[in-house]
Amino acid sequence: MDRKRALEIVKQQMHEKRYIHTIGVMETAIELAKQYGVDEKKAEMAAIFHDYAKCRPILEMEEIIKRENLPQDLLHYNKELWHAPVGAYLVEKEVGITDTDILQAITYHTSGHEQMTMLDKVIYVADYIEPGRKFPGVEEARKLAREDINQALLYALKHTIQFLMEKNQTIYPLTFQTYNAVIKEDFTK
Ligand code: DGI
Ligand code: FE
Ligand code: FE
Repeated sequence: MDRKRALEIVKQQMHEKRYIHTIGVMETAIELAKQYGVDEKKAEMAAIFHDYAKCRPILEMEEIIKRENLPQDLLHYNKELWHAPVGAYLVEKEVGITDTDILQAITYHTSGHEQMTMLDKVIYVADYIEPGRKFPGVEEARKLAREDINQALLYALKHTIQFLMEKNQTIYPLTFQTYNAVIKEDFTK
């Protein structure tokens, strides 16, 4: 699928603000893919569709998690996590994207997972640092992404976990597992 068609499809799924974020993630993901030797076309498609389900009604997402037997533990954690795996499901079902690398990057773009591919990392980090993101520390994350994607990933995970803890929010176990895996990967090298 070409970029123009893909963007037309996602534009219908979201508000203007979310679409602008999507464009930012797409541009950032392509840059990171070039830098880290990741398939640019897959990075482009995964980025364009990563928040495909973001604006779906909560009840619809809940129903899909139950019906399609997506990880049921999601139902006991923050609803913000749901759009990632539900998005991958809907992108396959409604858009017809079958590339498992792309679907995996979408599935794990919010939590990460223990064995992230370079494509998974590119999407996770691009989502965190795209030009529209404005939070204290984003410049540092952008700098790290230019130097070492694992350090940028660790930074993003750490700050996300800290941010959630400050707000007394639960942390999805997979988010912690991802953090642990990145720490181990980095310090055993
Ligand atoms: O969809 P985006 O806003 O572009 O970004 P995202 O998919 O990375 O994250 C969506 C939200 O999910 C964000 O506000 C932080 C939250 N989140 C990420 N990991 C966890 C989490 N929330 C909880 N409760 N637990 C997590 O582990
Ligand atoms: Fe998201
Ligand atoms: Fe996003």
